[in-house]
Amino acid sequence: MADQVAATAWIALGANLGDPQTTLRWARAELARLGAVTAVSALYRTAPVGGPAGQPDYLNAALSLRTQLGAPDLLAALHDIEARAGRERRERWEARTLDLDLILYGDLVIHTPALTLPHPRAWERAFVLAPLADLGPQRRHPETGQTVAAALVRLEQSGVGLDGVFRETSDW
Ligand code: A4P
Ligand code: MG
Repeated sequence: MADQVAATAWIALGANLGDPQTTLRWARAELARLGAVTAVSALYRTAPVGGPAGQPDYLNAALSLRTQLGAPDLLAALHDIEARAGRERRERWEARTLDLDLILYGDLVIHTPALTLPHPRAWERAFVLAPLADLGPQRRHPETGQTVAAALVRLEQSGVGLDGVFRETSDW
């Protein structure tokens, strides 16, 4: 493990192929090996956004991880977990056995193709924001200052919102 001061990362989990709940539970245990899991969201069943038509619904969740890994090493570890869950990459936004996105790493801001922080689409998507709201609704976007709760309310008001996002279970 890298010799760094610990930071708190928010990680979004998504799956819509295979047995998503079993995969997400397994991924949660794998993530716990990278540091200390300090909060876990409920599990949400969500309608697919973007990508090829006819995809199955997703299960989405999020957790916060206190880790000593730096952000690039953490992203590499997430890719390794995805690969071990059988993730294949052919087309953007296609159905997947497991997607692990690094949403926040403390208040770090990075803009590179390999790693963009905060995750560029997180504050626009109900399937990410609903689980994030379980972790910390008052958490602010490091660049815009908008809280998770305010972003969610705005989505709901615009009608995109929580349509197709259902709280599945709080205990997974
Ligand atoms: N990358 C850069 N920054 C990050 C970051 N902060 N976290 C790079 C994760 N990855 C980051 O990701 C593509 C590239 O982004 C990687 O090379 C990585 O280095 P990917 O996981 O290979 O591909 P992807 O997930 O198909 O693309 P992307 O852009 O992450 O997709 P999104 O925006 O995450 O959307 N609908 C529902 N209901 N639920 C979902 O979970 N997910 C998606 C994927 C679409 N529709 C969905 C859901
Ligand atoms: Mg991804």
